[in-house]
Amino acid sequence: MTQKKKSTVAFSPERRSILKLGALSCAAGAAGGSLLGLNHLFQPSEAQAFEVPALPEDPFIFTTCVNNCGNTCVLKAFVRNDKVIRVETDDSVEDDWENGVFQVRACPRGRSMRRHMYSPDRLKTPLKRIGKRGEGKFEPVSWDEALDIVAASLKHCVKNYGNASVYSHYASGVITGPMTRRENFWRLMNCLGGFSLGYSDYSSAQNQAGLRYLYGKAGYSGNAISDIAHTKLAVFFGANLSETRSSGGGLQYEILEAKKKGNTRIIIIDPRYTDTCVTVADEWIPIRPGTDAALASALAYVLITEEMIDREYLDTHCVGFDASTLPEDAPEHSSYSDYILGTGFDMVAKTPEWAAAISGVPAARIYKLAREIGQTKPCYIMQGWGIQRQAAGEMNVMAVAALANLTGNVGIRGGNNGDLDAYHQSKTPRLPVGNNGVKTRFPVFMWLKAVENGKNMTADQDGIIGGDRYPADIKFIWNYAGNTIINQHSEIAETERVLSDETKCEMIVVMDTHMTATAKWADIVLPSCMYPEQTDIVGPSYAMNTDWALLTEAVKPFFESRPVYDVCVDLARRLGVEKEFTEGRDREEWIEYLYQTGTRKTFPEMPATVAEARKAGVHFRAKSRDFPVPFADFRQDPVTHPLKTPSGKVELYSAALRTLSRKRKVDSSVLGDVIPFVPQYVATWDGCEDMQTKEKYPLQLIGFHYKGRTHSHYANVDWLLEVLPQTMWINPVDAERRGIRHNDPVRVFNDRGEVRIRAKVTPRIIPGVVAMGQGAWYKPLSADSKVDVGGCINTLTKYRPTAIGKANPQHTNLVQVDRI
Ligand SMILES: Nc1nc2c(c(=O)[nH]1)N[C@H]1C(S)=C(S)[C@@H](COP(=O)(O)OP(=O)(O)OC[C@H]3O[C@@H](n4cnc5c(=O)[nH]c(N)nc54)[C@H](O)[C@@H]3O)O[C@H]1N2
Ligand SMILES: Nc1nc2c(c(=O)[nH]1)N[C@H]1C(S)=C(S)[C@@H](COP(=O)(O)OP(=O)(O)OC[C@H]3O[C@@H](n4cnc5c(=O)[nH]c(N)nc54)[C@H](O)[C@@H]3O)O[C@H]1N2
Ligand code: SF4
Ligand SMILES: [Mo]
Repeated sequence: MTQKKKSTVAFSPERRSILKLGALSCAAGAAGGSLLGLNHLFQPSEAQAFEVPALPEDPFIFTTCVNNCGNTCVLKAFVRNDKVIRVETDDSVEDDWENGVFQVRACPRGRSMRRHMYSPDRLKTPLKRIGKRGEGKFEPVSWDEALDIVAASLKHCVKNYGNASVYSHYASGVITGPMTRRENFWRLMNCLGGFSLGYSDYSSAQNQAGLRYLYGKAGYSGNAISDIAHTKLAVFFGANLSETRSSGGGLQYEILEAKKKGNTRIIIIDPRYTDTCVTVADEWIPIRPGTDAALASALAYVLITEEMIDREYLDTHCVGFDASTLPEDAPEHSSYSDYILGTGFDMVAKTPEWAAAISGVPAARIYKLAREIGQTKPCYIMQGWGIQRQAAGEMNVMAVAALANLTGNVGIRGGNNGDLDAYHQSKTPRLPVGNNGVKTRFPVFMWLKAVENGKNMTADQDGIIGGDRYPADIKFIWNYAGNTIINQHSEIAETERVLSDETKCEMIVVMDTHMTATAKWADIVLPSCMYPEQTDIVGPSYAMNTDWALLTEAVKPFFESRPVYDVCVDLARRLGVEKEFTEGRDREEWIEYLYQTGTRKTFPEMPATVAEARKAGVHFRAKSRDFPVPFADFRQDPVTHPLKTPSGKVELYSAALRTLSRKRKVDSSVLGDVIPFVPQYVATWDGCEDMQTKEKYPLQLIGFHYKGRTHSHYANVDWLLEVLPQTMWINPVDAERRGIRHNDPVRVFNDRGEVRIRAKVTPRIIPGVVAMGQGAWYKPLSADSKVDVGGCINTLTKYRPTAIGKANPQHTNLVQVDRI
């Protein structure tokens, strides 16, 4: 069903709609709007051209918001003189949830895209560093000069240090669209023999690592959220989908509809009373960060001792629930139930009373929750990624998933295996990248170690895959559409220390739209087009269970900004691989090629040419809300359909983890640096049981993904900051002790740094814990200061990869807070 492209001009103020939406959730209907003054633009004289009132006859183009929030909302950008003068969201279909056709309505971030496009931080020209690295001093240079420098450095690094010394860093700023994603540079480097790439990501690395041991599948493995319609009880651990999947056509909308249909009770376990608690929860169970495995273990204790487990399923589908299914060579008393019942290595029964002391959840509530879970068939047990961004996150992930196995909820409609929604991505084509000659990869969070001493990294110790040892130190970093060098990576002061040594990494190239904290550390900065300034093929991102496709149109690029494909062509020419890179196609010809060979294979009913598809607007296709149930075949017959674990079964006892624990040296002086073989609670450094650190820094600090930004993207939008300012959540009990009142300026600090920020005093957070939305722009008081006035939590996080997945524990921190 292709929609007719039509203009609906509404006159309510764009800004007012954003302020209103920002305060609430975004599942509400499309709100249009004309434009309002309040200018805060890059140059007052230049700005005028971008601030003209929209008129009913102004045409619009379809574009999207492509940031990494897991959605991709369709935007209508009203255009005059090649400038975007108003932004509205898609309203081209009526909502029909059951058939999977509904508006992919933008949240306030997408709707304020124009304020981001034309903000004072927008890059206009290529820049070359003139000061010390990181000092932020640059001079404008021509594209030719900038690309000559980049090409010369690439040649030098490949020749002298090998292809593996060139690294394309993790970057999620552009998440859909073949011509706009990171693959452009990958294709270029593969024409030259290859390059370094990390594996896994900052989102769910512990989830992926833990579930690979348990299920043989690395995450993205749960029943669809819409399955809630088929159960009476859903329990979410550390998932805040109203905020993190906030498209009007995203998972938050699906939960609302499914809950209504199934009349489902939803319980949310989170240290904060989140927006998801506000919008869909029947009950909030507050918990101390990092202790979900303790709670889950106590729930298991009640389920086992009160005989609410699915014994038959455990015997036939799982390894190591008890001695009867332990592998022969496993140590005695090493089964999961040994750990739970107090006959395991620590001889402690994991009773609700035991867990209450750790997690802060009252024992009576744990008994009740276990009975609710045990007596509801099916039960949808699900985890977000908040519980895994912790110092022993893999264990939290596995312990929650274990509950789904104890109760036999895996592989059935309305149940779930304990993971987050598997997602059902539509097939937006990708630019083919060719063959990467560098086969060895490191866990992405370990990139800084690869800069400092890549050649010392090994498979056993550092999680290298595709080889035993890393072949190079990183000498060249290409960073396109990412801010994870500084702003989004842990422990900024540590990153700065490593990168300030120019004999280590010799060249940092940042291609971005804005002067970010990462761009300030670049040697060469390249100004990139934003999405409304380049055409592409788009579709739903990874957390949208819909089928649609759109061929976007574009306005003229902002100043000298350029699309990444064109930049890579220019580099390919300088490096002697232009023909291989382009295959004779320019950007538009690639779009036509990918449309014909990709999009039209998925949607044969779409128009014959790109030109016609652009005119037609958004193409939707119906999709049932009853998605295939993951692991259903395994559930029916585990012998014919084994899992990809070594045993083919769910490994509650993991022989592979035992092998890893023998090979990998851990630091026994660090609390929580252990590799257990069954899902269990691990007390960790900077956790609620790290009594030594707590003497100095008594409060746990967690981050969360905030509705005012997508990570650091949109963080500078004045309208969003007005309604969603950066604050630190603190419970009234903790605030009062420190003489802190609501909105007071405070300093939050530990040995790693200090953040100055305003306090949000609220009972929506458990005592003993403070929280800060992650992604605010890092603004140090001076170049060598550890004091940040931008509210960036990575001033305070620690660069200590987890023991199993070598992943980012960015929600595990201890701090002290003082009133300023
Ligand atoms: N403490 C803490 N740190 C975290 C997290 C946390 O929970 N706590 N979360 C982690 C997670 S899950 C993730 S995914 C990462 C995300 O970290 P990043 O992938 O770095 O995501 P963003 O901060 O959104 O950065 C995206 C960049 O893309 C740029 N950009 C946007 N549009 C365009 C475009 O069209 N072209 C180009 N060239 N650039 C564009 C933006 O300006 C921005 O600089 O952060 C991680 N960091
Ligand atoms: N608005 C917005 N949406 C986003 C993003 C964004 O930056 N902004 N980022 C996107 C990306 S790339 C990702 S990876 C996802 C991230 O999605 P998630 O990782 O699921 O998001 P978080 O907010 O880090 O964590 C979810 C919840 O876990 C809670 N939490 C933290 N620690 C614990 C704990 O130990 N136990 C329990 N039970 N709860 C805990 C937090 O308070 C939070 O409410 O979101 C995506 N969506
Ligand atoms: S940030 Fe996400 S939910 Fe908001 S408009 Fe963009 S894609 Fe949609
Ligand atoms: Mo993420």
